[in-house]
Amino acid sequence: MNNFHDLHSLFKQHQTFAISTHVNPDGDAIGSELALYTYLYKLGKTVKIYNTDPVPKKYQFLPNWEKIENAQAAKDCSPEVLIILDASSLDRIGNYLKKCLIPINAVVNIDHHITAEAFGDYNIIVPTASSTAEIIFKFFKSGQILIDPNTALCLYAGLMFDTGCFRFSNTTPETLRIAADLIELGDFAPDEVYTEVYEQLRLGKIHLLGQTLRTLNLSGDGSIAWILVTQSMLKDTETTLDDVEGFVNQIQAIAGVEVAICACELPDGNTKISLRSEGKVDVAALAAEFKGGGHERASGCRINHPPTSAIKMLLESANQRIKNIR
Ligand SMILES: [Mn+2]
Repeated sequence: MNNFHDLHSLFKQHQTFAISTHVNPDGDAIGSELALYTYLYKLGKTVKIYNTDPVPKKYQFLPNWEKIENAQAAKDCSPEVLIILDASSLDRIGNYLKKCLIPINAVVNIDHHITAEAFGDYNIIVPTASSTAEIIFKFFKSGQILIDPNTALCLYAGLMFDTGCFRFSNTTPETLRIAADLIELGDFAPDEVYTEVYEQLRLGKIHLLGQTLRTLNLSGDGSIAWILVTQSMLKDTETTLDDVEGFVNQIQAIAGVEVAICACELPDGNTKISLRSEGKVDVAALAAEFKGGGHERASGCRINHPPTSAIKMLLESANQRIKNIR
């Protein structure tokens, strides 16, 4: 494991950088990318950001979001240093980027997932940090680097997203102190950031939520809840997989539920799974059984089966895990 000092010298010694993050990038992934981008750019470095999936609309208020390029643009890019943010394994950046984005000198891996693999030449893995944005903030502080208002906004968005607006168990006094610092350093109102990210919903998403909640099922003892989203529901409501974000939290809120599962049918017929835990069952371990990853209380995986059989497979393991805690 490396420290911030190693990273400061690495950045000083090189001139060309590429940054990437996991597929379906969230507020932490994008906020962290943009914060680091601005920092390196201001140092006079050549910096590129390549993501497999586009920036969701709700993050298109973040300064410089349009600098994020798609995977194809990385075709002839060979940076001296490749920085991977918020991805628990190199596979998470997507097949194409993994194949073509090969740095000349070093891979830097900065992450806070408990399942994080040390795949980099430099690894800064801090599972106690609320978010990758929190690690980046500390990295800046360690080098007495001035955080400009744009960067403060990007980091704040990362913290806010990964802590579920400062209500998940990863919210520590330190997280809140950093958030307070970022509000002071920035030029934004926290309620406006919330509105940008959570209150610009399209009507279709609410209709999709309605259809999805009709599929709600509970295990006999009420400890596991699951919902199902099919391709035909997405078509019917003119929504995409992005719109499913947050649904699993709705059913997690049911009294007595320990594990919540949201199963989404992918265009190829396979299933994308999101998992939430009330705290007793480690859903990072549950996801890892299916080659997924994440945090103890929030994780995900892809299962190469249709949703109904994917749920069956998950229920078996989830039931066993619930038995083990009783
Ligand atoms: Mn994160």
